Amino acid sequence: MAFSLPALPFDRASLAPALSAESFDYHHGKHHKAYVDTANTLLADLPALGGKPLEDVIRAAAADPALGKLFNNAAQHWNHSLFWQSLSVPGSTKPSAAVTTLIDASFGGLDKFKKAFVAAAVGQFGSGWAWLVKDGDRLAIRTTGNAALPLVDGQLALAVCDVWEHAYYIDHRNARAAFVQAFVDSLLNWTTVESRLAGKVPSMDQG
Ligand code: MN3
Repeated sequence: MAFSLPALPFDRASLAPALSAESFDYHHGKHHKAYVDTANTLLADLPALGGKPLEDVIRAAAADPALGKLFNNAAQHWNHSLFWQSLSVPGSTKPSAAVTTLIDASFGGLDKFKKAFVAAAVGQFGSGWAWLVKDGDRLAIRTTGNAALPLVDGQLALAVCDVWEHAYYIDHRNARAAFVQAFVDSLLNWTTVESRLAGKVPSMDQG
């Protein structure tokens, strides 16, 4: 069984102008697809890992320095799959009462969460990811470089924003802050956050 590129869970024109259809043509249709194809090519020569769930492949590759290229491509497949699920049509989702309570306890309110998330995402030097994660009985923000992901540390990721330049250069050029601000203000899919918080965490690769 090979990994597969998931369909976008929204119409690719429905997030404009924050993210245009053209950006998804490249980001989903070319960047993400290349990670899936490369991971599948590498796995074809690794029968011990072939057919294993994506999460198992990522953990095994993270633990073996000889599998760095597989880790990068499998992890980028995971990260992008959650990124699409972390996006929604602007204004179509909002934090539930339970999530709002957690945000208040963890960050001191939604506005402070947004400010801290943008600051963390802008502060990630170079390519990487800005995450909303579950940290004990609270929420936390963390960033990772390149393909690294909280899964390897056993941490539950609730949502993620891609801060590689390819994620925002078509629509925002060099303005990462403007892109991340749009992410927290209007794109962030709070239904995904709530669902993952409730323990609904299926494999990021559906085969
Ligand atoms: Mn990307």
